[in-house]
Amino acid sequence: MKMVFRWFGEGNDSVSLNYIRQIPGVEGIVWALHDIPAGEEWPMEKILEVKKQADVYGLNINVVESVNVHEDIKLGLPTRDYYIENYKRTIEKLAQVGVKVICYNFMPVFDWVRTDLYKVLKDGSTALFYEHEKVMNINPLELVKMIADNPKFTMPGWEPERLKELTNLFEAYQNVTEEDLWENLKYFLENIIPVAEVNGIKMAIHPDDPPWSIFGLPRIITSRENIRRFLNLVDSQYNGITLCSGSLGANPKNNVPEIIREFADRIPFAHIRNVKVYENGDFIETSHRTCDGSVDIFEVVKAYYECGFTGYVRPDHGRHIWDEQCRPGYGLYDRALGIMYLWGIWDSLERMSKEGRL
Ligand code: DNO
Repeated sequence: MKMVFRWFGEGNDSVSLNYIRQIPGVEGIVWALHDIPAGEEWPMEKILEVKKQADVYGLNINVVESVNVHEDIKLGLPTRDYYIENYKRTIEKLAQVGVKVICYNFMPVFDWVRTDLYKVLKDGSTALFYEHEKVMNINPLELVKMIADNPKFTMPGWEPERLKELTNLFEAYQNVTEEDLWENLKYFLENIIPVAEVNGIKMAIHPDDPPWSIFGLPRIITSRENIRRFLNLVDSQYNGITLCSGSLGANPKNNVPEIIREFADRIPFAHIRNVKVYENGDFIETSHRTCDGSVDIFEVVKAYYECGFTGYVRPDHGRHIWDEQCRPGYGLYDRALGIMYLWGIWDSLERMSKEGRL
């Protein structure tokens, strides 16, 4: 496995490239142009700027997360072709600077959803938390109104400046079913994957987080069956997944090690993190260690190891520990500890295998 680390860019991340290169075994950054709105073509000068910054520290820029998909593509609107063309141009430019994997997602309106970004754990650290009942009881349009009246009451993705857009988007999605979303995803892939193939870039869709429908919006990259269906939409090595153990692991029915074993040759990029799931459907992000959460991270790493995995891996969200001030989930300390845990498992497996003890 090739270890990489997410970096949000100069001035946009509390963790410096200099610190990142000091984490054992990290070869590159996972990056994006976060200030370019979804749907716009990425400017070459800005891409080259990131490359130059990473070069100084000997870090590669082989993995991009994410080139976001414009909502019109997910909605299947006639304007989608324009945004798909932009997407293709971005793929071509990224190939020119050596990018190998592009992560993206196909979740309507929201990316990951949590109800608390700083839930206090027993040890005094804080972590991202999802309260199932709270989310299920939300009527999105009522919530939009509530936030407008009381800007203090908010959740990630529901920023007051996004409210008008949110109202329009909820209306636009009102009649979009899961099957429609599958159709729109297929259309997107049929256009994008041939370009990715020619340019040697593996497209890697991120599972939905959480892996079920929320706020009445359809979500489809949620389970083993649906991943299988996704990979068959366009059966190419360049149409792959970002296997995120935490996103899929929020549903205890998803057996993550088994999913890895089934789709190993279509996983160019892995996100590894743990999550503790409660009986009522709530979940909290824990340390990466197996015994701290509900996902068997040892079995996850073992599955990759036994499949001869050579793709990219990054630790995923960490807790906020040692008073670190950082982006929610993206501090240095807990993610670096996570990396050492992953290496610990990987190196032990490798050693035992070499010595014929596995
Ligand atoms: C959360 C991440 C996601 C991920 C996107 C991929 O921290 O795992 O935001 O980057 O869903 O497009």
